[in-house]
Amino acid sequence: KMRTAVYPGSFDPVTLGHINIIKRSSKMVDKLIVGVLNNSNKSPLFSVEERVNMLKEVCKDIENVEIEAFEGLLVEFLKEKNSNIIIRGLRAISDFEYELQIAQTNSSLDPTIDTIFLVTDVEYSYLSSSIVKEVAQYGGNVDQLVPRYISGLLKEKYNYKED
Ligand code: COD
Repeated sequence: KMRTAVYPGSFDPVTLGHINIIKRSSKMVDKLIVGVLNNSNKSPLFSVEERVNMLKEVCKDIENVEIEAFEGLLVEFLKEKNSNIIIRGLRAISDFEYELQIAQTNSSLDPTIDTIFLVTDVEYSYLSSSIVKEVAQYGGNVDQLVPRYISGLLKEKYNYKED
């Protein structure tokens, strides 16, 4: 039986922390679908098309990973993709409450779905998309936090020059 998992998120933008989770979880399944949330209530820095393209670029060497946008309920997206595994990353105890709430909501909506948590590698434990945006916005160097390609796009977005 083919095992497909979904790693959902906003990925605004994708960070080295996300990529670490993608690499590790893709080895556990036959296919990993990275689900990029298209949420009209949030106002992301990057559009859903931009976020999908960024992920495609940085994951192009991982062969069993697919990138797709989704909207509406995550459990519906899983059903569509014939998957019942959700992958999430845990950084610190502060992630736990929110993650538990999402996982329990999703299994109450569809009891066949399980959420698997991967614990972040320590080097990425402080890393988040918000921190990356905060640093990039003020012209700070984010090369240790995101792939080169993404830091280039952040520079374009915030329109500042490299010195
Ligand atoms: N190291 C390891 N893991 C990390 C790191 C890091 N440095 N940074 C982030 N992560 C993990 C996060 O813990 C998370 O598991 C994942 O990567 C993605 O992170 P984000 O911030 O991009 O994603 P979120 O939290 O915005 O995603 C929220 C969802 C899209 C999952 C959620 O909003 C959703 O499912 N929405 C659809 C509507 C729905 O079904 N709602 C009901 C369930 S809440």
